[in-house]
Amino acid sequence: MNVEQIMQSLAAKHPGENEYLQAVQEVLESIEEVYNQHPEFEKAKIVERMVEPDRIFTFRVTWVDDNGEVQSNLGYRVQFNGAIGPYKGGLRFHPAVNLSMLKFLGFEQTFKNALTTLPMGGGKGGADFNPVGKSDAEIMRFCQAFMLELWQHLGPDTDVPAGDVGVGGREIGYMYGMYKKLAREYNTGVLTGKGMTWGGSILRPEATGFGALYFTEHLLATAGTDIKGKTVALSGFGNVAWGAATKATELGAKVVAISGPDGVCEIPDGITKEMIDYMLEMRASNRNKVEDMATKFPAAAKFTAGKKAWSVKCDIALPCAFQNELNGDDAKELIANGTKYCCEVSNMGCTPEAIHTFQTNGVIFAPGKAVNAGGVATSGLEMTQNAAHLSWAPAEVDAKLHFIMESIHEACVKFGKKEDGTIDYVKGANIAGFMKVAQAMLEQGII
Ligand code: 2IT
Repeated sequence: MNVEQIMQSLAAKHPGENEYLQAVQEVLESIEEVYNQHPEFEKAKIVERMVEPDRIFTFRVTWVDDNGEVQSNLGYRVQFNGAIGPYKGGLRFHPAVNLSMLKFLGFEQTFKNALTTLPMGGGKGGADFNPVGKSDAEIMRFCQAFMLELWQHLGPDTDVPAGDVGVGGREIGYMYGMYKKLAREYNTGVLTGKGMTWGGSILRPEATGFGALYFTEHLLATAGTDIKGKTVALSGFGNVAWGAATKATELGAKVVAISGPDGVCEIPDGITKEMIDYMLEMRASNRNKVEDMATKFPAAAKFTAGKKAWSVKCDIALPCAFQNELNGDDAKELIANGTKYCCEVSNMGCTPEAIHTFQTNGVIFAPGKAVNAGGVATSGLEMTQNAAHLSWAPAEVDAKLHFIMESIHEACVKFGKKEDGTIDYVKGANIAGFMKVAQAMLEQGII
């Protein structure tokens, strides 16, 4: 494999799809050496096939807003790779959604899902719909219109979407209701992240954040330390940031900063249970303002407009919001303030420059596809419970999530251990995920 050549041909075929090209380049650079030791991969053109989605659906979503005006959005589903199981991955509702973003997310999802130990292929979808400022009724009408197009491509053994940025339990509910009406299929397994009374798995809402902290615990233990008393800065206040703040606090760390698109809230004494609960209200309000935390808790939280969480002194940085939210300059600022660990909880939350800066300055960095895989893994557990028509108790789901995160960490160590004994988590995660998908593709022939 010649990474440069493959990237050139991809860039020519898909001009301007920068996030997608960034995600592919990172993986190819990591796996190049291992790939070249397997002539059978080269012969079957595994990489050339793996970097292109199996198929993509694009559709118009038309709906009527509260003023009676007709609105039109673009909807997508990218079925990226089905080699190891049904397509599985979230739906993102965000004004910046386009094919490049969903192809990068679907590509990442393929390797992430492979890491979970469960049989799930990679997919991703969404729409350029902006939930900010929308009423509940508008959200419902949009979700219904979106599902009117998507439902035919889904099925519990075909393609199983879930939430992502802008899509939480409420949106999954509206989409699932419409799916049932159209498909006349009352199986519960066609979406995950469902409510607890209609087939949802206990712990799914918390799972991405909880899993990320279980991974962080293993990473810290491997580095000879633990999480107790460590300070944490995290970005976002959505579902993922909420789960991460909850578990970090429970494990004895101090969350000293959360941020939003408007700025950062510094919380010198650490976030409290009340404040963590308030994150949920902030998300549900669709205001998208972190300043609300400081307005509600003026004694504990100080808001600064225009600053990121990475400007706050911390031991551990946890990007929990959006791709490329932590750049090279942010990484330098963190390092100057003494940060030693960065666990990426968002998908591709750090730019290549940030990762390089971390890795060359002794900061231990772990990539999203390993750190945040607890979310989709628990979706996989939800599918299992749905298929068996039962539901497990919290302790059972939590034990399985623990086991999965430990397995993912072990896989990263196995494939990412360097000669000096330190771990390259990027390489470890990419090689471990790649080897599984590549092997599956090879054994299933040229299709
Ligand atoms: O990025 C992700 O892994 C998710 N948004 C969760 C996907 C899922 O199917 O639970």
